[in-house]
Amino acid sequence: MLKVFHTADWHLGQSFCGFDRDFEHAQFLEWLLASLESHQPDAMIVSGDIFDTINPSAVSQKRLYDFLSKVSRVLPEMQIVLTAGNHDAAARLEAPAPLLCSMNIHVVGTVVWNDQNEIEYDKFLIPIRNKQSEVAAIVLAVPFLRPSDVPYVQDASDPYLDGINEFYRKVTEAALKLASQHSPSPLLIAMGHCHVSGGDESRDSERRIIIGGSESIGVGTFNPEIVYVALGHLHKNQSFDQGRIRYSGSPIPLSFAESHYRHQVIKLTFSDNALVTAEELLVPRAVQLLKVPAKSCDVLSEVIHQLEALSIDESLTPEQYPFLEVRVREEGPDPARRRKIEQALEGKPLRLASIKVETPRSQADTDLLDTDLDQNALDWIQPEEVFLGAYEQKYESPPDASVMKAFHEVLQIVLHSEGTES
Ligand SMILES: [Mn+2]
Repeated sequence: MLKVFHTADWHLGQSFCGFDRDFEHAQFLEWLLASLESHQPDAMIVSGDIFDTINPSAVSQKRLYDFLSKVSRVLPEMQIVLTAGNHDAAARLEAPAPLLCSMNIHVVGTVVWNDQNEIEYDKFLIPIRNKQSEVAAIVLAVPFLRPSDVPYVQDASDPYLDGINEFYRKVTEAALKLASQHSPSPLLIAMGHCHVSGGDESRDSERRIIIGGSESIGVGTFNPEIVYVALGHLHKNQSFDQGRIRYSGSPIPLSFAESHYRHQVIKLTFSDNALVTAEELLVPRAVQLLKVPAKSCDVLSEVIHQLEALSIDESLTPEQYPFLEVRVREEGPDPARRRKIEQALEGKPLRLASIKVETPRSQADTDLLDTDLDQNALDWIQPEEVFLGAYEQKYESPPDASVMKAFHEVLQIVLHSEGTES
């Protein structure tokens, strides 16, 4: 019997339309600590995006290390595996690994190549012990893989995707070899921070890994010998292959588009080398995300009416004030729009995070344009869309395949040089 917690996409240090989320993260970690204490798992795995940015604030770093130190005091035998996601600075996250290792905490961020220009796959193998101190599982702690992290595959149809497949093939091979040295044979649990095709995405907070569509891997990437695949990257909890492959989802909503998700941590139970149960432990919502109107949008006068009628619990402390997104249907330019909204909200225990204005142009695809407040809107616009629009405007025809290929090459270089922010 082996019990494992699976979570991902914490995004510590996230700034939400300019507001701090530290209170919510503190509440989540307090809840998580209490849940670990009551369920007593043998291990916890966190599949990437520990932090929201490559340069996390001192407060958010302290938040993580404070939590880890509490966990190791309360559950000294429990093993923790943390991997880097596309939002993390892989090498920086990994820097305290030697110190954390002595506390049963393993951090894997980077891919190391040896002198023979080969990847050392043993680095990604973390043996997990059960209560009887037997090696009951081997975790394949694969972090987010950048194009430069994957092995070269000859005659690849897509060097990056084929490289990821080859990486998992090789790391699984190494894990099976290690497993064969133990008796009884431990089960394999793989981690990943990637986009599995067919997954439900939230465009505004996950950030696409590779622009241009060829970024998602198939279920077949994961060898059937792997009993469970613990994924991060998509913030909505979802599973594939009869629950063998699963995104735990993020513990808090990272954008208004994610406010209706069920935020949870997965408690897995394995027995006789099989997954027996995957229990969803719901994370209590510390701060509400409100949308007015709740669905779609409305003309300003109607929205103002609804805002004035809002009744919010007056006993909330400022850090518990709900975040509000106001959604207005465009009726022509209105320089006073923002002021009218703020007036309607005066004295209410709320935090106005975003005003979205839906124009007739954007209505068709329900895309909302921002006004003056929400910087998130910029992240919605994909470089490819901008490029296609600009190209068509100039040449009055869409670009051909060779131009698109050149565009994606340049884009990769630019995104790569920006580091993990992309
Ligand atoms: Mn994420």
